[in-house]
Amino acid sequence: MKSLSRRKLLTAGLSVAAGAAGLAAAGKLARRYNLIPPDGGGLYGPGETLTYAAQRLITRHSMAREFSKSQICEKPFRNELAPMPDLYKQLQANNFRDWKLSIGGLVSQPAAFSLSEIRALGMKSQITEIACEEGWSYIAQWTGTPLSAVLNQVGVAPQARYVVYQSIEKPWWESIDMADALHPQTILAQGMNDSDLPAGFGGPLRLRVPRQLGYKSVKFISQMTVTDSLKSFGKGLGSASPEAGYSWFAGI
Ligand SMILES: Nc1nc2c(c(=O)[nH]1)N[C@H]1C(S)=C(S)[C@@H](COP(=O)(O)O)O[C@H]1N2
Ligand SMILES: [Mo]
Repeated sequence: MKSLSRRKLLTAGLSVAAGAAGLAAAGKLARRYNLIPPDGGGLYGPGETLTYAAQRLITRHSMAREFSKSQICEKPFRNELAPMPDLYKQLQANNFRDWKLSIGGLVSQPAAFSLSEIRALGMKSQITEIACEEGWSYIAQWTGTPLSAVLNQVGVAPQARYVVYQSIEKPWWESIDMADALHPQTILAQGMNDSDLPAGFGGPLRLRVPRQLGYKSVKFISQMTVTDSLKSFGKGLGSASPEAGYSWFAGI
């Protein structure tokens, strides 16, 4: 109860501040509660901060909508892919038996997991919608291991704030905050619609982040870093998307 009313108060405070005294005041409040997104500077910064802070305060624990089997799209649209790097083709030729997901950074035991080691940590399925910022979307079933299970294996340090994840396909990389990283619907997917995740959809390993737009669901995940700051990654804006003009936080 106490934290709920505090959250309400904070949210009210944020919107009042935004309305009455402008975005700068909202930013001040957000900063105080550590709710500045990594791309919160610059021209659109105050807007990004308000969106992220408000969503984190109001919908932190909410779930993405799940659908029934009959709603699965028969012909899911997939994004055009550039030719895959040679390393990917080599791993594919051996049925991805040597695929590794390495996790380092602010963890007590950095590790590299094979696909079967990840599967052994538990699997679950979800039927959710993936939505591209360009306007199209589709519903599919994804099966995989909650990212939280893998993070528990390596032991996340208490000061951790973000998980950065990299594709074997450059230059795709993204990051999410711990609220999304530990969210029960954030999964390392290895299956789609009851078969192996097809290569075109990110096989053998894709991070599904169903509470954010499609570009956060990066395909071909091979590396993760747990961190308390995103400043030293890329241009310091949190991920590849703000570098290309999109929001780091793409909550839906
Ligand atoms: N490695 C990699 N991941 C990626 C992309 C990509 O081109 N390469 N496209 C992103 C974008 S912009 C979207 S909308 C979704 C599209 O997912 P789909 O191909 O399953 O429709 O994947 C995201 N993940
Ligand atoms: Mo997209």
